[in-house]
Amino acid sequence: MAKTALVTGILGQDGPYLAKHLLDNGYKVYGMMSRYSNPNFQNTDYLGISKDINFIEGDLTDESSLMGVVKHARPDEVYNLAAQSFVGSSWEQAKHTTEVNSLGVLYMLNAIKLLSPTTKFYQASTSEMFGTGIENGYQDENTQFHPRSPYGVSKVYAYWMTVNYRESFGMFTCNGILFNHESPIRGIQFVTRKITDGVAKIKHGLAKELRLGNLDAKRDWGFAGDYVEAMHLMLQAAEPDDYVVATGETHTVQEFVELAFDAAGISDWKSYITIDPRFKRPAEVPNLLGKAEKAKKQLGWTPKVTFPELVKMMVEADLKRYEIQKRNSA
Ligand code: NAP
Ligand code: F7E
Repeated sequence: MAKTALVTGILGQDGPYLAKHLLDNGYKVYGMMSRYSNPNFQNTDYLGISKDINFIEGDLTDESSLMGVVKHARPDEVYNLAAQSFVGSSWEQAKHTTEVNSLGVLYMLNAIKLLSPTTKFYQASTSEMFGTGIENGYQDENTQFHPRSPYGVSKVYAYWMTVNYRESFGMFTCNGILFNHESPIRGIQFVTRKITDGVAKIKHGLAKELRLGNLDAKRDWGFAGDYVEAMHLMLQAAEPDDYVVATGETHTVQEFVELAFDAAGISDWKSYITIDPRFKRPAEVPNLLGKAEKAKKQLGWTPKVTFPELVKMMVEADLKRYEIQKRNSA
């Protein structure tokens, strides 16, 4: 019989990629969304899957709504991707970030424990939990957490609650500690998409500059489409566990900028960049570089899209968007 999955955060970046992967594997997919009155289906439309998802209303901060969702969907697997995921906003909205990213996870774990305790649970944990920790020059499952933002702190709580429900109640709960992953449907304020969208605007004569913060920050950037496969594999393993998912390569924001301008055929990138202190953070995570050996060995997971391919894919998608927009308004 076909398995049923519940995906929270269905309208974000990872939700649609994961839902597509699950649908391709024969799953019935329920997609939970909080903004029921005026939902934005642009990302599920982009992947052509809106009609195949059973959308369902629920908010991570409302425990009874989660009970209703679990009761209705009766899922074999829950992938908890919903979050206030923008690190930059988490200082201004620390309480909201904590309510969604920390307490929301506790509420979902409780709903599963009470109503469907054999359901497998995936928690979207993050490399932001490592913060400054970079022992041996990389981060893996044994690296100590030292989060540098309210977002990172909120995710550490959720990480340990996920571990705790596994250890306390024998539930099948897993943490995927995912490093940054991007795609053409990445939220527009995250630095990669901000760059590729900005480059496309400049190329089309719609903007003259791109304002950015810290160009020296280093990130281990992969492709979201590859990373959702690791999420799925974790819940197919014989035993629940926690895994780092990363490419094993790190690049500066500046390197991303250089490649993005290059992909659009613009050579003098420096003349378009303005450093704007508004985009610098009170505390930065300077260097992320993941070692995903455990996921590779135990799950057979491996990333396919390279860094230059990712930048090119995103630039081309944004150039195309503005081409279509121009054509439609001509
Ligand atoms: P995203 O694009 O920001 O999507 C998150 C989704 O969660 C949004 O659609 C949002 O809906 C929804 N949401 C927010 N608050 C909610 C609430 N109270 N109840 C129900 N839904 C709510 O994030 P993403 O990039 O897909 O990331 C997915 C998950 O992985 C997140 O938990 C993120 O923290 C984590 N993560 C991401 C990365 C990465 O590089 N992308 C790396 C590691 C971990 P609205 O827009 O309607 O609020
Ligand atoms: O910043 C620097 C910024 O906002 C990346 C989320 O998905 O990944 C993401 O968090 C770097 C930082 O992502 C700008 O200071 C420079 O060093 O794209 P970002 P993030 O903070 O790494 C992790 C793994 C998650 O879990 C999160 O949910 O880029 N940077 N200039 C800038 N960043 C932004 N946003 N805007 C700038 O203008």
